[in-house]
Amino acid sequence: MINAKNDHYTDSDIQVLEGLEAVRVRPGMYIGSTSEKGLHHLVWEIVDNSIDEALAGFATTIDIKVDKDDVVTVRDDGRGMPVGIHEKTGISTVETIFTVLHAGGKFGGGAYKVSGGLHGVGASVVNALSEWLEVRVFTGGKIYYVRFEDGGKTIAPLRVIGDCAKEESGSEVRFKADPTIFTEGTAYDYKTLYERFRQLAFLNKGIKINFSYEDKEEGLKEHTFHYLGGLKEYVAFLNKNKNKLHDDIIYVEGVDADTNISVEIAMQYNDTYVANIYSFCNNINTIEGGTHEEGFRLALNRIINKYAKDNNFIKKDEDTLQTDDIKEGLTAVISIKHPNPQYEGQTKGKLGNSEVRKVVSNILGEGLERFLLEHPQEARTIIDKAMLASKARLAAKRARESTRKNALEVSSLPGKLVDCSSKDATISEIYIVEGNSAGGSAKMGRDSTFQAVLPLRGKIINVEKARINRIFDNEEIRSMITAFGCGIGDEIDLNKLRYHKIVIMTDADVDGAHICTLMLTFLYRFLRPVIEGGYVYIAMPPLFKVQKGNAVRYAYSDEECEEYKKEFGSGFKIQRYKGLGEMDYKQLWETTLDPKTRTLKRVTIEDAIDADNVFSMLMGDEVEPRRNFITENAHYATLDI
Ligand code: 1YM
Repeated sequence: MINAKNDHYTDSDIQVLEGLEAVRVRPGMYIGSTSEKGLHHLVWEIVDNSIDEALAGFATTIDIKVDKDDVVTVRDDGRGMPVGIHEKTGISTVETIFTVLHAGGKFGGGAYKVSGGLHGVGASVVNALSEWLEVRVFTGGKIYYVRFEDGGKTIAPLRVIGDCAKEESGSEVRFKADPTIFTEGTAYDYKTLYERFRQLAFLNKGIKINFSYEDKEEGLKEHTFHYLGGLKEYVAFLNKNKNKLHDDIIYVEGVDADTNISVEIAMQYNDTYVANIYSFCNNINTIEGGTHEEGFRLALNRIINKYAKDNNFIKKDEDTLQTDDIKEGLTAVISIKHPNPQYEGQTKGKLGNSEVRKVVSNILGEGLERFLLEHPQEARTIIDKAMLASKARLAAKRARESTRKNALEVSSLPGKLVDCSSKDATISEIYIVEGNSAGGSAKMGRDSTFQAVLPLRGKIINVEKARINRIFDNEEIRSMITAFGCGIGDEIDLNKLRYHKIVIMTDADVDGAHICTLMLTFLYRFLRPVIEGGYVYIAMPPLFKVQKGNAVRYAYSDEECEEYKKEFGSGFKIQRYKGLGEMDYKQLWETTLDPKTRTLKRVTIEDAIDADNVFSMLMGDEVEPRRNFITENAHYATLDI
């Protein structure tokens, strides 16, 4: 970078270049990875700055555009980044923001950076990892412009390039990720962006996010996210396919004057037996929980028990309700904003600040108590549900104890499991196979040193509609739990997981998809850390075999099949596999088991949440969403529900 004033490199210029160069040498240190996840990080960084400006009360609308050349444009209607010369660097503040690396907190500004936290590495990192990046600032009737190329080198300093309306203000950043850094490609995933922007709009009520995406195949997609109800609307959305136990969503918000921590919580019970509690700090999903969740549980336990005792639902000397009982069927979102968050845990997804516990507990306690007093009928429904859960929990405990005893007395592994010889979990795999015939081929085709097979007989139990004690009665589920070896629910211990690849293998048809959904729902609800740890996969068996003489091709889609037909010209044979059972063991090895040739899809937590949603909707008692789903997915009409 050439200094604007004296045309030669200054010490600070060189420092700047070294800073951005360091980002390019070790991008993973700043954005986690250079895979698709790291790429999306660039967008989050820039959007976070706009969110901050909105949270500071200056911006109302954020426009985000992704075009078909993978160029991202983010614009807000805030104050505009400061265009004056920065005291320390001697260059414009805009340029400083994009060229000076700064650890953590917001550069220059006095206010703390609310968004980010886990990332929050700043705009300069985005610049360093971009092929080019442009900034426009609209302020005081002028449009200011600066462009950087080749990983953050300033082409020319900030200058005025035109006029805008006097009252207009805001910032715009456009960039193209550098393909030499993001070697897996610079294309953004529509769904990932869509879901994050929707989440940001839920978490920051009132902010309007306009999202437009030029899909390379499907053309322009546009969406506006704008939720005046914030978390209330988030919980309504999460519960939309469930039977709600009460109409009014419990909603609490407040700011603690001493610590400046703000707390927002929304919650609503449904008639399932599972808790769905999501927590956020500074807009980051804290998947490992932390002190805000602890404060939430403390208040929930304290207030519900107090109300239950005060109103003689439970006798004073009787066993108090446990938090797990009170959480049954609860959907809740906890969102706090903290000036100085500390994250811990394996994935830095756990909030550690100890003062948060009390702040959340006090704010929720007060709000929840008021809700119960003002809604006696809802209060009764909630407490009845918790009391039933308490009874079921005791029954489950007895069932579990007997299961455990049986497991010790009889052989500890399920009879249907065909285990592998390796005891090293890191190389061991277990194939969960639908149907006995496919199970037979898998047993014969596998490499028995590291591949185990567990055939399931038909469909596993619907975990949403069954209380926990019935789930433990189900043989298929028990087999899986014993085979995995790591326990379940709160007692899970990933160190004891016996296989680091759990592969779900079902037919490539509607029934297979249904069983896969059931499996994912079960794993999501009872073995979530196994999915989060990246241990769950879906096998992708081929749909066709195209053969000419000795040449054999397996096709995994209609398009691929067409390609092979073209390749062979004429005289080929096509076999369509309707099920895994139609493949002999050698074919199964070649296509689906052999690590050298198979395709496995790793299941993400988002896949599991999707499965869970589809599942709740298909199995729930609400007719309307189910009918809509079936009409929209007419080709699935044979689905047996
Ligand atoms: C499309 C991305 O970056 N908007 C944005 C950024 C800033 C401001 C306003 C801003 C902040 C402050 C004062 C302050 C930033 N400013 C800085 C720095 N949109 C986008 N909008 N004036 C304007 O925090 O005090 C960093 S980001 F460093 F100048 F404070």
